[in-house]
Formats: sequence, structure tokens, C-alpha cells
Amino acid sequence: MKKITVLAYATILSSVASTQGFAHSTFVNDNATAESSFVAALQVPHGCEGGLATTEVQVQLPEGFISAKPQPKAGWELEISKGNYQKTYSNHGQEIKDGPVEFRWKNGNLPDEFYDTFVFQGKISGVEAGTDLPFKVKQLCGDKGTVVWDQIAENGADPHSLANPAPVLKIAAKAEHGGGHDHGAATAAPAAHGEHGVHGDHAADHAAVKAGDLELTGAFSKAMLPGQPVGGGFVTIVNSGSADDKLVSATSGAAGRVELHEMAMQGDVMKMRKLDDGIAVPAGETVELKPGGLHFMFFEVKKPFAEGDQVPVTLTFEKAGKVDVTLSVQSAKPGQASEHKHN
Ligand SMILES: [Cu+2]
Repeated sequence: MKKITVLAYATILSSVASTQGFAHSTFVNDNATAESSFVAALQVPHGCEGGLATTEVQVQLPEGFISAKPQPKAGWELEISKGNYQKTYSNHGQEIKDGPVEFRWKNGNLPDEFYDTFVFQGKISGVEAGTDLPFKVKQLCGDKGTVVWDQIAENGADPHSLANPAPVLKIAAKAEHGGGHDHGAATAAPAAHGEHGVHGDHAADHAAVKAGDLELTGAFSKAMLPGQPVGGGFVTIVNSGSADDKLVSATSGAAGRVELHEMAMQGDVMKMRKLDDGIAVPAGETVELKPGGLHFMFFEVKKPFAEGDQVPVTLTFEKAGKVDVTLSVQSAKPGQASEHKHN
């Protein structure tokens, strides 16, 4: 029943698309300001030739778009490649010479009949007002097709003449504040997720939760930006029994969907993926879900987590069954988490 409905819908949409021709990949809002943070929402309007579904979206971050972070998407793995910037930037008196240079959302499925956005945040730094900042984008459709948005208009040329233009942000001059209080330099608070940075004392404000041989302590999450529908969650699980157990799923009334995720560095690439097989909690061992490693990922969060909030989560273990824990929401600690150094 449902399938039939979708197919019929798809047929109508693809005939519309073929009569209109192909829309380009662009940003929802391309009006950015020099020396400011910006949230960019890249639109992927169609799949590859022949109506193939998009399975991967790659975005190259141009010089001048620094300290960037991608927003995770349900159903997509995420990779962040780091590298050296050509220039050295300063942010809050700190020198920034390297950082993310490319994002890849992978192993997803966006049918040609549908449209989606891929969101990331970063700071525009050292880019002249009045210029366009192009982001080269590549869509992959399995191994059967690609769409590349990488053409950059030469000075004075009309970008509309390009067949596959790279999406651009139009950089405007920063407005001068008359009032003398300058908050333009502040980078937006980092997302609750994606931090491998400083997280000092998040000791349990909550008593340990016991379930059979398992003990759960120190459950926490981090405050989110307004309108940010995605965040991470963490807890420490001790298995003092003699049998292996496994965390198989998580749910929360505060989010439409909770996934079990792993984040790991491979060389200069940070990879995040969903763990379809759950998280093993072997006999006699302690498993720590923490920033930069294993975590819960909350999608479709109804109200952004704020510092001091209590987020209820129900975990399901293979042997211990359902266990309720409460995550204490901590401050996002702006300015601390984004400078993640690794050599
Ligand atoms: Cu995640």
C-alpha cells in the first residue's frame, strides 16, 4: 500500500523534473558576512543521470572557511578530513593553521525524486567582502554515477553560463556596530556533537543506575544551539558479571530517533558511523561512551537541550533488558571544544 503510493508519487515528480531541466546545487541562504560564523545548508536537488539515488555528498571547504563542523544526518555516515590551511588565521587570539578541509556524508540514500539539505557551520575569515566563496561539491550515486558541482566563474563572468557551477556564498562586508559592544567576533557555540575537545569534570550528578550485573554512571549530554536538531549523549557502563552483554538500542521522548554511533580517527579523517550491531559490553569490562568515541546520537530533537536539562533515555540491553537513565545537560563550553589538536 505504502510502496504503491510512493512509486506513483515518484513518477509524477520525475516527469516534472525532466520538463523543468535540472536545478543546480546551491545554498539555501548564500548571504554571508565577512569575519562571521555562518551556517550553510547545501541543497542537493536531484540524483545522478538516469534517476540514480545519491549515496554520498562531498563538500570541499575553501580557504577562508575555517573551524568548520558538519551536522550529522540520520542514515548517513560522516567523515571529516583535516588538513593545513594555506594561511594562518587568528580566532580569540589563537593561531589556527589547520582544520577540516572536506566533509563527506556517506552510505546514505537520497532518491532522485527527493530533495535534501546537508548542513555545516564555519567561520568566514580573511575573505574580501564583495567576493563569492565557492564550495566544490561532488555527489556520488553508488559506483554508477557522479554529479560534480565544481565550476568557478572567472572574474566578471556570468556564473549562470556554467553547466555545473560550484555553490557559492556571497560575502558581504561586516556591519559596524555603533554601540561599541562587538559580539561579531564570537564564534557560535560548537555543536554538542563532534567535539573531541576538553570535557573536564562531568562526574555523575546522578546516582548510578543498576540493572542486573550492569551499572551505569555519569550520563550526560551537551547544550545545543537553538534550532539545532542533532546532539550526542554519553554514559559509562560497567559489567561486573560473568556474562557478556550488549547495548542494542536507545530511545528517548526528547528525540524522534536515537542511534548508537562510533566516532574514530583514521589518519587525518574523522569518521562517524551508526553501529547496526550495537555496542558490546563484555563481562568484567567497562565501556565508556564519550565525546570523540562511542556515543548516542539524538536526531529530530524536539527542543534543543539546554544546560541543566534532564534528558530521559531508555537503553535496551540483550541480557539486562530495558534500563532508564537520565542525561544531565552540560554547557557547550564555547571556545574550548573547537581547537582539537592532534599530530
Ligand atoms: Cu554521531
